[in-house]
Amino acid sequence: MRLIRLLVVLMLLSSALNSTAQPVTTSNNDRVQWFTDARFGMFIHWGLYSAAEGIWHGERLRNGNNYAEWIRYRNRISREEYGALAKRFDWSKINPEEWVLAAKKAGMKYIVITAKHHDGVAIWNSKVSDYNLSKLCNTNRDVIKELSVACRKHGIKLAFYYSHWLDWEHPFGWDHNQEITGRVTDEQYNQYWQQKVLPQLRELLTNYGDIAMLWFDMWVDHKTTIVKKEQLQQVIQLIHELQPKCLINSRLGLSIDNPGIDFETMGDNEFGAIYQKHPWETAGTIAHSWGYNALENQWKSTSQLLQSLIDNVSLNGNFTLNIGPRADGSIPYEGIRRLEDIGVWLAKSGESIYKSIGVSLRPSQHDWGRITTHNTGTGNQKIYLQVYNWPLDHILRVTGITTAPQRVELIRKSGRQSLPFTLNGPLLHIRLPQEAGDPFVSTIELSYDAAPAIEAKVIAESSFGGFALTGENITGDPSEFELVKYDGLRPAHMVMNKPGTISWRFYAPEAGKYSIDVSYHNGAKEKILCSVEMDGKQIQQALSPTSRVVVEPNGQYTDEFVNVTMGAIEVSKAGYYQVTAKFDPRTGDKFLFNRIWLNKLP
Ligand code: FHN
Repeated sequence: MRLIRLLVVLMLLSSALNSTAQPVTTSNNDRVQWFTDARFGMFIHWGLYSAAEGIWHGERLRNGNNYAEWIRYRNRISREEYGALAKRFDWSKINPEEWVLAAKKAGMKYIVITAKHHDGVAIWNSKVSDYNLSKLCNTNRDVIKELSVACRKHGIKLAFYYSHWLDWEHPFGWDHNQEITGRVTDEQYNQYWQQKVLPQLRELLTNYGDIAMLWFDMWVDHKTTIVKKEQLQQVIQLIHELQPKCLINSRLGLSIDNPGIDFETMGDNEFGAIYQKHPWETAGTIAHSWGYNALENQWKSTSQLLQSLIDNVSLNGNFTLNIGPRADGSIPYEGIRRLEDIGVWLAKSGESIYKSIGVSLRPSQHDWGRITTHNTGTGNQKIYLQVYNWPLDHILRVTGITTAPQRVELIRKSGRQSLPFTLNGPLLHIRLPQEAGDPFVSTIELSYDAAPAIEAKVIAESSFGGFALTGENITGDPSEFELVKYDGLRPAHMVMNKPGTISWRFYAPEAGKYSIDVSYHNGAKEKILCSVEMDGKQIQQALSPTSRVVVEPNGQYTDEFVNVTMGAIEVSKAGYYQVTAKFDPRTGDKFLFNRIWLNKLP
């Protein structure tokens, strides 16, 4: 098995060097392979807070995040009153197997459940503290036991969320307010650690069979709060001693570079922007709150959730999607609908997600969606075009793969539909049928008998044709000028506050004239000269100062960006060209370059 994996990694590395499509798996940590293969898991926030449903004495959550599981802290609820929420649990209905079945049907491969959240209440029958769900509810049921049995039965990996840093129940646990009160000393906090954290983790790792991972939740650096590195190391040591295969996430409070941390957990609902070599995930909500909130009204669409999953996979990441069941165990209808829809999609297109990764093109190369890939293990390679937006002109434009596929097939529920295509240099045009392959995301499979060649730097063709040359897709040193992303007011741009030249790699699909427009903001008092050169020909334009633009009435103004048609440059044949743009602002001038738009004239 190890040998096969080694061979696969070597093949992938060699394909990377040859600039072919790179499904580069990157971890040399075998234990984490199942996790990166799985790509999609379920998070479950369920505890006493589920019974409060985000409302306390007629009032919604106070101060900020509106996470229902924070209600004890936010609404300053006493330990006794909070404990009395146990009366609302309906054990005749609670059935953890239903959660497992919902996960399985959704195509998820693992479950992470909040064994203990910040409220400090163990949801299993912990011997360490009587303030646990089984005792408070006066039941002999142990949800964690039942869940572990169901997970094993249905082939789902089980993981525990354990709130180590925060514990609002233990007298020496931490809550944020102690930043003001200074109530707990280091010694006391260590008592909490030794008497509750480590013994409870021991229970979780001893009594419930194989645990796939422990998911911790400290989202600040441990040095900025009460937790000591030695305490974190005790946790790692305990886990490795009791369950050597159990993974540990970075929110233990240590970064991914530390030995003992297997994968990185990004910020909540923070999806990938760049390719990461190490294993990573986003934990995200299906609506807003993690725990069940009766006032929830921010359910995300199925398309949005699928796109989050695909975006992450294309950047080597996982998606761990949260649901918050009620105190009777039921999953809200809105959640069930989305999980089922995702499950139907994965049953059809799962091959493009599990064991998959991105190709070595720019992360947001195409404006119609994303690309994933995986090696079939026999040298064959599949590339999956995940089409979020079905082009109105029924041509899907894919840029950067220069090998012709053997087959192009649209994956439909009813089967596969072969699609005609043309390849011109790095520009692949696929002729699409009228109707999209799927109401959420359509998947088109490209088959190759070996890793196809990739032209990673070439400018992508936009939907409907045309090429946007921006600060993000230049070929030269990207650090010479500051790149500013769309900030809600101004478009993405490059700050060119000194004279400079930038260039791009462009593939002209045919001979002829290409029009050249430049979009910019010139905050200087003088005109700024812009020269664009391609195929040894040059055009020039003095770019006039621009002004401000009103965003909203009565005072919200921002920099105006204008679009100027400079002219056209003719090329004698189809092929690769370097396009160079030179600007001559005086040092200190405010010249913001947005893009050049290149388009073939009829
Ligand atoms: O405060 C928690 C929150 O309640 C929830 O558990 C999420 C899950 O990632 N983690 C914390 C915030 O980052």
